[in-house]
Amino acid sequence: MANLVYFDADADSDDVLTTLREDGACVLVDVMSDELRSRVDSELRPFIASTPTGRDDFSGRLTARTGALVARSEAARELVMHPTTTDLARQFLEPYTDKIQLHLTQIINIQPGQGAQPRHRDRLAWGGYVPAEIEPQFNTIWALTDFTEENGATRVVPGSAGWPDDRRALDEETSQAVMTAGSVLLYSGSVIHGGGKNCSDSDRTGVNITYCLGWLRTEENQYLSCPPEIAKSLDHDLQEMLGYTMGSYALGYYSDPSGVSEINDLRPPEFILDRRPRDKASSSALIADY
Ligand SMILES: O=C(O)CCC(=O)C(=O)O
Ligand SMILES: [Fe+2]
Repeated sequence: MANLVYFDADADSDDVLTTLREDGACVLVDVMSDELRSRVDSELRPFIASTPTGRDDFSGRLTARTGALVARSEAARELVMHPTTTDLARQFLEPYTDKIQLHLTQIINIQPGQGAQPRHRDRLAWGGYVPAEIEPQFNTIWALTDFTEENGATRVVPGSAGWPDDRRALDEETSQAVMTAGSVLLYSGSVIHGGGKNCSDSDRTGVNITYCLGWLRTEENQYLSCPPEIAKSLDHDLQEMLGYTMGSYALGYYSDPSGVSEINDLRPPEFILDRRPRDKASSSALIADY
C-alpha cells in the first residue's frame, strides 16, 4: 500500500501544505475535540437517521448522504469555519483565486454491507473543463466515528493527482485513511480516492466539508441549502464563506426583483442579509482600460 502521511493537530502548516501538494492527501490526527464531535453528532443524528440511502453505485445504495449542515447544525458551522482547515484551504488554493467558498457540506454515513465506492477525482464535478494546471478544490472528511480498514475508511491514492486521465490505480497503490474519531482527512480535488467497503457491523460516519475557488459553481447550492433568512443570523465570516459576498469586482451581484433601489441597483449579496460588505477592495477594484 502507498503511504498516507499523518500529522499531529498542531503540525506546521507549511509541512502539511508540502505533503498535500506532493501526495494530494494527508491526515491530521485528533483535531476536533470530543465535545465538538458529540455536539455535531447529536445535532445531526436525527437528520442522518431519516436520510434515504443512495440510488446508484457511486452514491452508494447503503450510504446515506445528508447535506445543508450549516443550516441544520450550529456545531457543523464550527467545523466549516475551523481555523486549521480553513487556513490550509486558503493557502492551498491561493495560486488560483482571491477567495474561496464552501463547496459542499455532507455527512457520509456508510452502512454495513456497502461495497467500495468507485475511485474518482472530485474535480469531475465540473466535467473535464477546469484545466489540469488549476487545482479547483480542497476537501476535508472529519471522522465522527473511528475510520477503520473494516468499516470503510476512505481509500486514497497518494501521488495520483497529476496522473494522466487514463491511468487506473492499482490496489497496492491505494492507502486507507484509517484514523481515530476527531481526526480529519485532507485531500485535493485532483487526487484519486473513494469511500471504502464497510464489512463491519456498524456505521462509518464522516463529515465531508469541501471548499473551492470563489469563481466556480459549487457542488451544493449554498444559497438554497442555507437561504438568506437563515444566513442572516450567522457570523459574517461564515456568510461570506457561503458565498454571500462578491467573488470579485464583477462577480455575484444581484438586483432587487421587486424594485429599483435608490442606493444601487447592482447590489452586493450582503444587502440581502441587511448589511454592507466588509471588504472594500471588491467594490473599489480597478478595472483595466483595454
Ligand atoms: O466517504 C468517503 O470516504 C469518500 C466519499 C467520496 O469520495 C465522495 O462521495 O466523493
Ligand atoms: Fe470523492
